[in-house]
Amino acid sequence: MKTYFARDALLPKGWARNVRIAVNDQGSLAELTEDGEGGEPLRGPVLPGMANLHSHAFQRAMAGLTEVRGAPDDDFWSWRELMYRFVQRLTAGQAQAVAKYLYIDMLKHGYTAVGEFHYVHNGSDEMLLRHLAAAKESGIAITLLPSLYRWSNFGRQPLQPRQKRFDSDPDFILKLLEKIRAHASPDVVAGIAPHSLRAVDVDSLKALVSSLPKGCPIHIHAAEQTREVEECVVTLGKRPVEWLLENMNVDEHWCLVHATHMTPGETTALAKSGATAGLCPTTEGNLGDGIFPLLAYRAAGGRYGIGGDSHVSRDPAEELRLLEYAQRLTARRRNLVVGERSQAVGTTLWLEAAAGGKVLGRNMGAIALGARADLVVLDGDHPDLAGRSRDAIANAFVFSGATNLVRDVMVGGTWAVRNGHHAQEVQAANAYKHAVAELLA
Ligand code: NGQ
Ligand code: ZN
Repeated sequence: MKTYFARDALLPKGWARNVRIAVNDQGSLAELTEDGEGGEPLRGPVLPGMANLHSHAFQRAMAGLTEVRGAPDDDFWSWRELMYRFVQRLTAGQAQAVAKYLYIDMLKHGYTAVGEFHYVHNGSDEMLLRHLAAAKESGIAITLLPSLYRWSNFGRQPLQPRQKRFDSDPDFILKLLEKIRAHASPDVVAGIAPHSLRAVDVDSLKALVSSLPKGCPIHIHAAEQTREVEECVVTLGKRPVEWLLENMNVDEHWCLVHATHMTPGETTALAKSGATAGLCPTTEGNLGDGIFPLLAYRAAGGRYGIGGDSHVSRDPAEELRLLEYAQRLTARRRNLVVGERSQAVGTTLWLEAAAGGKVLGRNMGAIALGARADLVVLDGDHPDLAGRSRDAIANAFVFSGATNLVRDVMVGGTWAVRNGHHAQEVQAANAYKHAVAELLA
């Protein structure tokens, strides 16, 4: 048992002062005493660790490479062609180097767990296990989500040559699931990811989901693009979110990634299902997806979390800021994501998105008794936090721009980042540079 002391701590009910925090040998929070004393002082305000619900790690190495007009009507689909071209060349060693560097960067910005939505199978388990190795070396908790990817589009259209590396069927995915479960620990969780209703057929989806162990996380891309919604209506007779809610037992184990294009009815129904919406604001902006109806969804009690997806950002504060800004730009009002617990946007966004981490299949996302000891300690000496207390701390964190205010990060009771640094950051950056230079050569 180890005991810490935080002058300011973000608990589920809001900010508290002088909190004594005990972490047991299993890496869980075993004691929380407000107005307490004693314990090793934390060097700044402490918040719950953030989950990165949605990652395609290899896309980190593409950041900035697709920001050149290549066609008069560049869009999500033309970006996808470039991404396919990029992934053709990726070796297992490069994938591991990219993922490790990425996961370390995420940790340094306050992410303590990642959902790796993995579809670059190349017909074996090697790529998947490379991501597991990268996570273990970095110290981030991982939920590995091997992705079922069978078709190039609705109506069982065969994979295009460039999609062959993703080819998979339910049996293969179940084998991968067993592989991951052999490594299961508090830091390693196994889930599955039917890629999208475009890439799976109804029979395979149902066969896979019905063979899962109880409580297994299920992540799926849904309704990111309007063309996808239209084609879904033509082939399945329903919109993607509508179809999923009517045909699958969508519950709290499901994460619908993006869910951008929903009718008001779908928005309310998804909120009531208990599923989590996996929102990826910087990638959705980068790809021109559209804007998630967050206000209506929250009003109906919907759960959500954030994902880095293509990793044009590795910073949860940036994701949350953009999430709120997209709503402001639409509504032409300010301070929209607030709730009963706080009228401060930064506090509300951090608490709600962190709580969304449960859809990675672990008890995380809150500084609460029994939860994982995933802690983000801000730099209490930083000028951006001068004179700030309680809600003003979280608001400075989320709304001060590009400064990283994170100082120390604990994952399941173990420090992964200390004083802004990770023990392997230099080695990982060098390996990443080498891998990218090879990839782009
Ligand atoms: C992905 N990314 O799986 O990496 C996708 C592109 C697709 C996003 N949807 C591929 N943001 O959706 O077909
Ligand atoms: Zn994705």
